[in-house]
Amino acid sequence: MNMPISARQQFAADLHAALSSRPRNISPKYFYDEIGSRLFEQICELPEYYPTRTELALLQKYGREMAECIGPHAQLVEYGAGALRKVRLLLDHLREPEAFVPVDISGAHLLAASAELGRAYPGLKIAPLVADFTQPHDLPPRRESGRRVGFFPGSSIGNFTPAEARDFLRMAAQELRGGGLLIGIDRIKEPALLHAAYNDSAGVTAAFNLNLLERARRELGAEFDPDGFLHSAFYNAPLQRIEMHLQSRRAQTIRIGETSYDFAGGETLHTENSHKYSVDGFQALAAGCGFSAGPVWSDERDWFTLLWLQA
Ligand code: AVI
Repeated sequence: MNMPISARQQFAADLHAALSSRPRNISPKYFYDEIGSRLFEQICELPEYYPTRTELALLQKYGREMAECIGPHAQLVEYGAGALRKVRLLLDHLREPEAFVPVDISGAHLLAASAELGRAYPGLKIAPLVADFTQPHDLPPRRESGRRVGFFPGSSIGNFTPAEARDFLRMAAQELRGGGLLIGIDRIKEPALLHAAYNDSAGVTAAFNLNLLERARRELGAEFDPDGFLHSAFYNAPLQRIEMHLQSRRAQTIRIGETSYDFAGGETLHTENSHKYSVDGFQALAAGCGFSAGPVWSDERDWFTLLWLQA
């Protein structure tokens, strides 16, 4: 019988694969253990990290217009729901939503956040779905009179490769057909602003990045010198993305179980991409995946945009 693979086994398999390949890179999803999730929440509060507060301000200012696009009796699906803070700014304006369906792989967090939301919105039907939303999943059936609408805030789509972003948008266009998607994107901007957002002076983003190795030590017994790696984040202008890497300060070896991986001085493990978009560029990407462009809401500095896409 095939046993389901545990989260730890999956991390071990993906880390071994990453360390064996060249260039070495691993999915940013491994940042988010208990400690990493807490560090990410701290990042969202940092003075240099503008995306969270800019998006919240847009939801606050234009939530009513966004709710108009969503329409009455909608089944609202949030992809990758975290603390469920942002959706409140939509729920406050929605007319008789049929249900709210937050989808997240982290079951314990999802259920706790859903229960808290339920206390604040007692009349709302909340149907949390524990699933990896990038993989095929079954949403609850919707009423014939209502539409299904997706909500994907946080510019999390920026952490997908272009191919993954297309796969996600194609899947979403199918399951939201007849409704739409409200999605947040981080805009292309002055590289110095991007650099500061991913190299904060308090060192929280560095700790978030380095936690990946700490996690390997905690969960997999990886052996290495904790001071042997440094946080590196820079804007790759041709590819319009921030890249985060863990860079080896000198020649060294990481051991995991029986296997050793040699790093040369300066060599990196690439841990994250965070793609930045123009509104036109993103609308063109979405059009190729089955969406048509609708209203957009941006801050005065054009740092962050929420887009309505009709499915
Ligand atoms: C979750 N995601 C949109 C964040 C970003 O900005 O790409 C993750 C992050 N990485 C470093 N700082 C924040």
